[in-house]
Amino acid sequence: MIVNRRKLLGMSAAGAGGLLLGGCDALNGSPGFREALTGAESLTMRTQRLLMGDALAREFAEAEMSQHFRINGNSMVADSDYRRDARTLFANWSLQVDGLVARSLSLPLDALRSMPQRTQITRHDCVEGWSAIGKWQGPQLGAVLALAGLLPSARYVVFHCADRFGDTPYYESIDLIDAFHAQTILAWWMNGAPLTEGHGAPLRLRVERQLGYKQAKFIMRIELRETLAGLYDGKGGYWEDHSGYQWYAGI
Ligand SMILES: Nc1nc2c(c(=O)[nH]1)N[C@H]1C(S)=C(S)[C@@H](COP(=O)(O)O)O[C@H]1N2
Ligand SMILES: [Mo]
Repeated sequence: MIVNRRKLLGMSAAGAGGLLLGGCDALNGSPGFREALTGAESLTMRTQRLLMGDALAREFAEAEMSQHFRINGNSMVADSDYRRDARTLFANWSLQVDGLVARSLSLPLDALRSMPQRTQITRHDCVEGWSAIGKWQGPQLGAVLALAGLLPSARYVVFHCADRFGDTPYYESIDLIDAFHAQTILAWWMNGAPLTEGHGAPLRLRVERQLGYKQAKFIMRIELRETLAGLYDGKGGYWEDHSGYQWYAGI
């Protein structure tokens, strides 16, 4: 279902908004959650969630897909394990899922490909001012997290990537509301083929209601955490820690 703004307002008038906000409050109620966001960022996040609830980001028709989808940030990975796995098209690679989970997982690409798949044509918006519409496919992140089973203390999903800026690997994080959103997928396929290295092979995040820098490429490990404190500089992502980009990058 594609929900436009008018439909959304109708839904909140009918009371759905209040219910959804209640759900958000329950998920976000951990001590320090609101304090972790700046005032303006917190307002953006709460406003979007009040208006959007669990509504979908806009999806597009095949004919609207961009002819060229720019590659941004790191386009290659130097790491030697990654280079070895790339040579066999990641046939021997596995995604690690660990941290605050009932069962740590090691999921080969075949396992991710044989789970129920979601395909979506969406617009990627980079904070630097360009956009591109592409078609993505992969299992929902929520289904992968359900396989692992979250412990009650789990609040954040962290993506550890294979590429580096200098000595520091790229990393990103989202909360459980976005993690369990229907369009949040672990994409291994784009525009009709497995991901190229430039677009994040073997696996990248699509979290469609947020900006480009949240769409972590080259994901090696997913870690469930209670807090972002203690993860590098504590702001939840490489650019959040290094350039002051907001953690909640709502579009
Ligand atoms: N691992 C990793 N993920 C990343 C980046 C990166 O440099 N490394 N760049 C981010 C930024 S700023 C954008 S706009 C998108 C670009 O994705 P694309 O190269 O598929 O267009 O990836 C995001 N995810
Ligand atoms: Mo970006």
